[in-house]
Amino acid sequence: MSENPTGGPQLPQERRLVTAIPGPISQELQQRKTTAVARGVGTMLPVYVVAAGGGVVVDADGNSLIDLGSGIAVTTVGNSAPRVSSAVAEQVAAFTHTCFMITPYDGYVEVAEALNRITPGSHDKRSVLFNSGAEAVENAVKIARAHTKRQAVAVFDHAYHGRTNLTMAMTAKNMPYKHGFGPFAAEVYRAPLSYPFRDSGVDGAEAARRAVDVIEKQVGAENLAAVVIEPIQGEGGFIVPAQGFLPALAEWCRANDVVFIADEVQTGFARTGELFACDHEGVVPDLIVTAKGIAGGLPLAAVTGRAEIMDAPHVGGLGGTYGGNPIACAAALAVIETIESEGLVARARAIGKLMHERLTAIQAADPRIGEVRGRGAMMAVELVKPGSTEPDADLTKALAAAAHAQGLVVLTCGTYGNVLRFLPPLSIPDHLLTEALDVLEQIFKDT
Ligand code: PLZ
Repeated sequence: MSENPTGGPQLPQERRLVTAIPGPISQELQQRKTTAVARGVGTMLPVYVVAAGGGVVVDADGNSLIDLGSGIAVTTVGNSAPRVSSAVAEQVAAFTHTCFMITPYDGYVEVAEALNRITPGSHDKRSVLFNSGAEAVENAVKIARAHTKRQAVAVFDHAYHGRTNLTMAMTAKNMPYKHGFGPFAAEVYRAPLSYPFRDSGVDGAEAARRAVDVIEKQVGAENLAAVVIEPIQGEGGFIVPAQGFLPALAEWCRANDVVFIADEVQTGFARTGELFACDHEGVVPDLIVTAKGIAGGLPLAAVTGRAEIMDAPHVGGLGGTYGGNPIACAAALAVIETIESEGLVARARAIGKLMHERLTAIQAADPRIGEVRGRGAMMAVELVKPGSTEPDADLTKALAAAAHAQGLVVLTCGTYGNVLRFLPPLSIPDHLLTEALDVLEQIFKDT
């Protein structure tokens, strides 16, 4: 088939629409969903998937859509990437679960060793594995509290850290994540972010001073266990902070014995054109939280960090029945091998260059695109009323709906719901990416 070495099932790498989107079979399944699945779980683009790989998602009606979402930045190496599929099959045949806390296995240790090797910084590290991003963020906070013997946690405007009780408190946006679900966990404080499009003129150092000022005056460094930040915000709007912001925050944390935690759940594993987004500015976090892209779609998450911090909790203080499940660990090792042997960090950069060039050209002809931003295969456009920074969520919805109807899996995000984001799998062939951008260009003209 394809120019696509990371494979997936041998699916034709094409956009093919044979019914309206969603088609009749998907519509029928969606009807069943309504009566069987709790309403709280939304479905953004209800085409029911039967296969996916390379750069396409194939639905039950036979439509083949171009994947610009990767299941929210998860299938970075591709869906059913060959190494992942065979590693998983082999592990399933050997054993599926023993619980690492009861009778351990080497896959868990190997994943920990790999994470200790590839995450930023060459210091002595330890890792611990969990099932989801939110669970890992919670545990990073537990570890920081155990180490510092302090309780407060600082997070940022527009942050997204998950849907569990503590991570809801850490997440900024009320609707849909928090509304009606309080009371929320205590000792979580919010600081202003660097958001270049919306604070023009404020450079990274100044934005960091602004955040530190809030933290020092409203919390007090001596009460603060951790600063938790996404190096590029995901759900909050693909906000890349001004250069110097992250290094200055990390520096302040070091000077005040505050644990600096990078939430790289969405940005990790080659997504941004570096293995981790912190690498773009040489920032070395004390703890790094990973999930999503770590295991090609199997549920796995991790906290990795300085040995002396990671080892603060007592024996038995960390764990969980499924954390570091052997199948997920086998997948993770195959993902890391795929990234390294197929040069996927460079591939993410090439994808980013192509997307940025094309989106910037679309922007030049369309004043509703306030900004094109992102890094690597994590790119977005922020949509506004022309000549202003006033968010245009309705336009964003209309563009996303048009893209879906044309067979593109695109996602939206942003505190104001006005960001269209692109997260293609790194296994997408160039011709599909180019076609997706052609379609987008036309959609911007027509909408
Ligand atoms: N931290 C930075 O992006 C998950 C959530 C989608 P889980 N983002 C997608 C939704 O509507 O639930 C995320 C993230 C960052 C933490 C998380 C949480 O990861 O694996 O979803 O728990």
